[in-house]
Amino acid sequence: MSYEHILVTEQIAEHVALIQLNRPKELNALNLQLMGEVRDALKALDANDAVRVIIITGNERAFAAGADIKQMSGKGAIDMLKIDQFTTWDQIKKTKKPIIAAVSGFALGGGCELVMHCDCVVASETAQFGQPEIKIGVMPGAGGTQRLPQAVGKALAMEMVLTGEFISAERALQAGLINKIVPVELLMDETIKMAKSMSRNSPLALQLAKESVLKSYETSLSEGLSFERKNFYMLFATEDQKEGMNAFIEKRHPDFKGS
Ligand code: DAK
Repeated sequence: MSYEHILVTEQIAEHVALIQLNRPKELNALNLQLMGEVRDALKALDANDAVRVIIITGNERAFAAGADIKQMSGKGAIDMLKIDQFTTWDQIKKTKKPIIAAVSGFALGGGCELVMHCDCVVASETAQFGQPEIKIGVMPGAGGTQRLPQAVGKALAMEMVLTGEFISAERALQAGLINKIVPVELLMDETIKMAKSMSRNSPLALQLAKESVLKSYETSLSEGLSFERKNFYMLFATEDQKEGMNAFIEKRHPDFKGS
């Protein structure tokens, strides 16, 4: 597939794919075309057996400075309804493989929400996170008011959503929005290192484990535990479970096939 606003590398490392947002002049503002391309690329990589983990990144100045304000400014409520961006974002949310965001610079509005659609976040010291929609007369629309409090707690989420001010990588780490902070020049190396540490594991276990953790945000504890149990049992139907346990007993590295 060819894309205009993103760059896709299917094997940036073994079993690891990379999607790079690529509208640098606009600080990777997420216009509808770019978001459609991200959705299509994720769908294709999800279906590609050679890929086990996906990284999404931007550039040094910006991961993404939010939805494209110039594209949105003239729209009315019915235009927004008809455009139905939620279908695109919902599809992104359905990605089965782990996604790691590698963030440098601005991750704002929809950019911060895209980060929160990812499963882990590696940030450079220059990363800044924010939900500044309030400053342009609106509010977060792609899950920010729901996922941000889950990630950082009510107090900080309220502060970010109501003031529109950005937080530093350091504050984001303290609050639990991101996994780690690394020097800018090491951002991709460190993110790939984390991706490889995931991709060495069974792809089926990765998928079901991700699905189970995400379930915890949408259900009661007892339903979540029951969901977890079913996924746990299901993994005993895989060859990878036999391979993983035999490899441990035989003191060798497992060779997972995703079957
Ligand atoms: N949209 C369009 N263009 C943008 C942009 C954006 N979000 N952010 C930056 N740009 C453009 C600037 O207009 C400028 O373009 P030129 O003037 O050079 O043509 C260029 O990028 C460089 O930006 P600046 O000159 O402003 O650079 P500075 O370093 O001075 O400032 C900044 C950087 C990030 C602080 C500033 O650009 C800024 O405040 N940007 C806007 C941030 C923002 O308000 N983001 C939230 C947008 S609203 C939904 C899904 C998602 C959303 C809503 C609904 N559904 C599923 C329904 C999301 C909404 C949003 O994200």
